[in-house]
This record gives sequence, structure tokens and C-alpha cells, in this order.
Amino acid sequence: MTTLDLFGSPAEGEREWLGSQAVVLRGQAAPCAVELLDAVEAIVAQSPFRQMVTPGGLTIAVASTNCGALGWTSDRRGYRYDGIDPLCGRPWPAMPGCFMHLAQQAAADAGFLGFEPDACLINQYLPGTKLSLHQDKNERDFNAPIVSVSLGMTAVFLFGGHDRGERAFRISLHHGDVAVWGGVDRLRYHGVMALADAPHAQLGNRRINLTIRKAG
Ligand code: MD3
Ligand code: FE
Repeated sequence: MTTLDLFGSPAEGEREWLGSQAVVLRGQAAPCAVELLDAVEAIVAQSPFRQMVTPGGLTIAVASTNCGALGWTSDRRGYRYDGIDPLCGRPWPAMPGCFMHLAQQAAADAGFLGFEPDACLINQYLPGTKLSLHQDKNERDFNAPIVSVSLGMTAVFLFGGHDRGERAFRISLHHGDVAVWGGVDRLRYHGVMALADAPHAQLGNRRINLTIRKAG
């Protein structure tokens, strides 16, 4: 049986397989959370969080920025990866060493050796923010996994199938959890339910999610 504490969070160190090649590594980022958040603060000072616009003209609820050689952006012209932050006209801030180390360790733990990420999308959620079901398919190489790091407020993550209509599983992602998915699970539909207003002790009314990817 899964060990639960008084708040219903699984114990640190547990591994929960969502698919044959998708796993949540509970609390794996907890020891380096302060280092990760300090690095996010430095990135945001160069390339601030901003709400992007979809090709259809809708404003995305989640506020985003990036680090690494490539960054994910969206505007009226489409979704794409770009080496330049369109907001400030300069390259995205470099990928911090702690992002790299954590992502490569987590990928290896999940069975993906030789992960060489070149992009990290940093998403900020506030209470009420949700992310609709979607696939991550703007990357060039679907053989590389994606590593996700959850910081701050808890989110209910939706883990669906390969068709939008398939029933999605719900799983809570807590501060410090790391998810890795690749292989047969790489193109699953996924999303995040509207966040509850339940402030986190360190981060307050925010959830920050890092998705570390090989985009190019
Ligand atoms: C997908 N972010 O930025 S990552 C995104 O939690 C994005 O903020 C979400 O989707 C977030 O594109 C989800 C977590 C995650 C975990 C396991 C998965 C995504 C997954 C397994 C399969 C597919
Ligand atoms: Fe996604």
C-alpha cells in the first residue's frame, strides 16, 4: 500500500508508474528546491514570465518563460521553439547546472540514458489557472523523454491516452515531485486542473513547473 502522510502526500522516494515509460519520482527535487527557485528568480530577471497568445488569438492562462538554447513560444504565427526571447530580443538565459543535473539523473532513473536537454519551459500557475489537455509535439525528436519538476502549490495532473477523447487519470503533483515520460508514453494527452487556492509554505499562491526537454 502507498504510504500517505496526514496531508495525503505520498512519501519521498516513492516511484509511481503512470505508464510503462512514465513515472513520478516523489520528492526527487526536494533537496535542491531552493537552488532551483533561486535559478528561476535569476532567469525571470532576464526573461520575465509572460502570458503567450495562441495562433487562434487566445491568451494562455499559464505565464511562461524559458531557459536553455531553445525556448517554447506561441503567438499568432504558431507554436515553435526559438533561440531568442521575443519579449527582450536576446537569447534565453542559459540552462542552470542544477536543472541539467536533476533532469539527467531523473531521466536515468526512469530508464532514459544519455538525455541531453537543450530547452526548459518554465510555467507559473496561480489559483484558478488550468492547462487544457494537449500533447507536447513541437520537439524535433520524440525519442527523447521530458522531465517535469513541480514546485510550490499542489496541482491535480491529468494523464490521458493517445486520443483526446480517452479517459484521463488524475494524480496530484506536489512540491518536489519529478515526472519523467518518454517512449510509448511520450505523446499522451495531458493537462492540469484549475489550481485550488491552497498556498504553499515557501512559494505562497504559486505553482512553478519546469519541463526540461530536448527540443532541437
Ligand atoms: C505528459 N506542463 O508545460 S508536466 C507543459 O504540470 C505541461 O505544468 C504540465 O504539460 C505541468 O507542456 C504537465 C507533467 C507531466 C507528467 C507526466 C506526463 C506530463 C506528462 C506523462 C505523459 C505525458
Ligand atoms: Fe505538456
